[in-house]
Amino acid sequence: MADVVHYERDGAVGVITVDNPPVNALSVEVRAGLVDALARGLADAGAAALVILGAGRTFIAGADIREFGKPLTPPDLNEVIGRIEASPKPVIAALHGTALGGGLEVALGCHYRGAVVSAQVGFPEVKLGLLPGAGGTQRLPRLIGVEPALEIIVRGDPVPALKAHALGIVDEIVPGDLRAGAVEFAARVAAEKRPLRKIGASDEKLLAARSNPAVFETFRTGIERQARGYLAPFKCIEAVQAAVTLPFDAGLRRERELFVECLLSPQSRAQIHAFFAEREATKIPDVPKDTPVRLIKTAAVIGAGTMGGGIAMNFANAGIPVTVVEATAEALDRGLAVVRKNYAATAEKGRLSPAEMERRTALIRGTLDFQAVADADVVVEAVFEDMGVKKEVFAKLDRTCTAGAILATNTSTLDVDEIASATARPGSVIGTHFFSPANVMRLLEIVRGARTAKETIATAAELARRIGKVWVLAGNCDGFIGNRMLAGYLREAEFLVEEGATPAQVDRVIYDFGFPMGPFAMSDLAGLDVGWRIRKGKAHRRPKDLRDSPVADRLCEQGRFGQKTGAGWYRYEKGSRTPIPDPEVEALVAASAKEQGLTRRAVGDEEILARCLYPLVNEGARILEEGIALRPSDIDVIYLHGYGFPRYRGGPMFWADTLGLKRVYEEIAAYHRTHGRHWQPAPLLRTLAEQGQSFRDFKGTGA
Ligand code: T1G
Repeated sequence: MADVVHYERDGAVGVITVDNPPVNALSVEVRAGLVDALARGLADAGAAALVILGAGRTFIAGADIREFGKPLTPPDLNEVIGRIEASPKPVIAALHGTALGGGLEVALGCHYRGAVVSAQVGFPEVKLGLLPGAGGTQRLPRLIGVEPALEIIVRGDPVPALKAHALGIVDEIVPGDLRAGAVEFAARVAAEKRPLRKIGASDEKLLAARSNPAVFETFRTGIERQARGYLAPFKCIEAVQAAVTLPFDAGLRRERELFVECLLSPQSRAQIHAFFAEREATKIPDVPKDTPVRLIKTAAVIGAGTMGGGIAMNFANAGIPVTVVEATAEALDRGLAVVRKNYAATAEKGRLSPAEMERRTALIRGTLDFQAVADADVVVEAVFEDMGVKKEVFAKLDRTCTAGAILATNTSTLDVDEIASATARPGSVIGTHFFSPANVMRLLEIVRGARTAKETIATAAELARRIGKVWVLAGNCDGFIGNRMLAGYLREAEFLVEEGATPAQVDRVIYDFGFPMGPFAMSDLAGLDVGWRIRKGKAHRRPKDLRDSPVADRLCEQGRFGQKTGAGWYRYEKGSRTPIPDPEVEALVAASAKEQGLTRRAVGDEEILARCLYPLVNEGARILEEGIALRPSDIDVIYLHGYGFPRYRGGPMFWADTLGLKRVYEEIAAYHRTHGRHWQPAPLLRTLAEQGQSFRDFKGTGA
């Protein structure tokens, strides 16, 4: 067994240290090591008490997720925790970093818990489609009460040490050195002969819920919207309910049944895939982790429109001073007013203190003077989506900024190489495609041009991490990854409506699949004019011979841009965002269908789902073949974080794998026969299907 748990005596206290980098996950070696070290501590006559702590940057951060799906090798975590709780000597957990999942469960098996103020505890299992499976759902409610326990278990968010202390999860906040403080605390517990608190043995905190079982229904109703379609949150509630209705041991057994139900669900596999995919996306084969990065102390944004203002907020939120340049005072004032309104809205929700709001607002400096960006370490251009305008801005930036400055474009579709060609520093030019609203959406597509230097990519990646973005590297093509795939999704949705479906039917099918909204509601929210301008733009590079439905353009020609004009694919009552089907749109669609010589028909939900989502998969396969995306899971990360693809389905490529690529390929090939060139199957999809493989077998060709 690897030596991942150590035991040594420190005065009258036995110290058990888990040393399993990077996060002290509870691998089988750690579980066995804990059993051995505990036995040594109990046999050590000189040890009056024991401390368990983690080496490195954190306490135990949970079970080893990589072990899931493999046969469970004893000792089971419940057994390890049961031994700790049954110890005749006091056992103290010393927490730093993140005591999460099984880590917090181990800590709850201890008799007392000490933590440094920077520590966090939590049960993130629900975000993996699971639930705490080693007593967490049975012990936490017994320690802090049912309602606070439900909040922690069902939402899965980390709890800072001070709040954990206030709740009673942490007994002492340890100032200074954790190990010394924990050893002192343990010695004190022993000297004072404090009781060996076995959480599992006490029901006192359950009595309120036992006499008011409605608390569970109330909680269930409270999460219904946010947890729509997910399994685990509701299984978490069932497990906590078992703590109230069953004796402890029976509750543990019920928890295990519910845990296994979640573990075996496709939803958990999808969410564990997403967890690792987000981390895999930060690995760029030809830009290693030790690539030098430039120090970013100050930033600038050109353009204070919706995107520019949101981008500026990202820098201010990370404490990076940012200068925002606009061409006119009116545009600048309008843009900065939107920024202030956004901050005020967050503060009103209690998610930002007034002082913090002032601090962040003060970091954003507006100006009409282009020279103000001269010393910025990074400049993000967020001007009008027009190649000529962008090249003019980049030429000016090239003349104005210091030699080391990075020049980033927020273009959502235009050619990054052509933009770079307007400068003498193509190595320092990169695409940073923020998603709107930029101060809310976590996704960032980092687009490498043909001549973008590795240092520029590494610096952009580090900056993305600093501003809290989930970033994915994309090659340079029309629409990069996300929007390029979206084109087929929107095109087919519009064809389906021409052929006989209604916008509301298509939206319902996509909503029921798990998206927050369907294509037509999304288009009305984003604004139909965005796509309209791109289609009309000189620089867009979509193949000319692929017909699109003319309906969206006709809506725009009538000024129906969506919510912003009170009508688009739907109509909207004044002040309302609720989409209302509009007979005018039906008539427009019918006219377009007539022009195409189409006989409208009833369209089934299954066909709608396939024809909207398969284009994502097919284009995703092309994007992989061309090396625009490094790996299929990168594409999944983009759709999970940028387009609302339901996390419990893992993303378009993972979802296609769950269907089986043979079936997906055959259905796409059939649509190709009936609907023409749009449906040409991607060669990679055909190859994988014919070889009986999945996207997860594809090792990429490098972006
Ligand atoms: N198991 C295996 N590997 C893990 C891991 C885990 N629990 N947590 C992290 N890693 C890997 C990760 O893939 C990455 O690998 C490296 O560690 C650094 O992670 C029985 C059933 C702890 C907050 O869900 O939230 O306990 O990419 O980049 O940003 O009831 O990792 O370097 O090869 O994320 O500093 C519950 C998951 C498990 C916690 C640190 N626990 N981890 O964040 O580093 S289920 C979790 C995190 C469970 C019990 C149940 C974060 C972190 P690589 P990182 P970080």
